[in-house]
Amino acid sequence: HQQTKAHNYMKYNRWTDIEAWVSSITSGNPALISRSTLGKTYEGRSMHLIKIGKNTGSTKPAIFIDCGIHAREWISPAFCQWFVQEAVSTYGSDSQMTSLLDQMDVFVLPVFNVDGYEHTWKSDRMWRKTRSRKSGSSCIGADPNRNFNAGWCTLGASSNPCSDTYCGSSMESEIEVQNVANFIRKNKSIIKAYLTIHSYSQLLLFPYSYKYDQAKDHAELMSVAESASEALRSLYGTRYTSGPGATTIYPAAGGSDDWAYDLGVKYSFTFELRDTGHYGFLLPESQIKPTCEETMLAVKYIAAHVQKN
Ligand code: ING
Ligand code: ZN
Repeated sequence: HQQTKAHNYMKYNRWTDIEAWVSSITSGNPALISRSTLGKTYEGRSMHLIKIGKNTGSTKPAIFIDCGIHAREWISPAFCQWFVQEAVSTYGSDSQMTSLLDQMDVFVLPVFNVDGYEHTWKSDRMWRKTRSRKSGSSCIGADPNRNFNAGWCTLGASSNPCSDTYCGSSMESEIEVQNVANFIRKNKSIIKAYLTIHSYSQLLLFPYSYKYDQAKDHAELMSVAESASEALRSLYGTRYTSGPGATTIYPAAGGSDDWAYDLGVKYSFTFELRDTGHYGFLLPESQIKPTCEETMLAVKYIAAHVQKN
């Protein structure tokens, strides 16, 4: 499990450093990692996707994890980087990780909204949306988590291009959303779980957010979320609240977890990582390690549940 290049997991990394990391961790772990690209962003950056799992020579069931849908939620890409490193460094020693990667593949999209992420480093730390241009408006970008085909633009989303929750000119108008949705559609027979990592609020959410109806699997998803939150809390006492998006945070249509769930991915969860608002999106780098360590416990709990079901 060697790495050819030093990468600092306890810092927030620029996109160029994340790209270099994708290359080095892939080439350093050829037996466990392979990479592909989902396509390009609006501004032409590559959406790198990492696949972690033992090569068995046959198609395995999989878990899809994305980070950085929203540009300013910097702890989220930090978690995806942490997850990949933790997976390769504990495979073979941690029995749960070993069993997971023997039986399943984990797809990790370290940064979904790359253009927005770069914009938060260069110009506006609080940017949330994509960076797409639209004729007829001087405002830029749409909210990728309002752009999926799940009750699109009906609730908790705005049709005003200048709003931070602008749903876009049509569903999947954002190329980044199209790229992710196409991949998940193409692989829906193997994708058993969809996890999307946001911040902040310390919540573990599941469908629905676009309507108040209970999901068909509500009882199971609630029980998995509560046990995952309990596992998370066991490390540093960090308290999470679990529940359907609409009643736990706010009603919002066009979210990726609702879309994945309605496509047939039963275990569909949105994480809202630390904190509860003291630092908010500006979570200090000193909290990357504890946040990622505790979140690993919740993700591993969910993965183990998915594995045995
Ligand atoms: N929160 C999410 C948002 O997009 C959410 C909450 C989850 C909405 C699932 C819809 C579906 O607003 C943050 N912090 O982005
Ligand atoms: Zn978010």
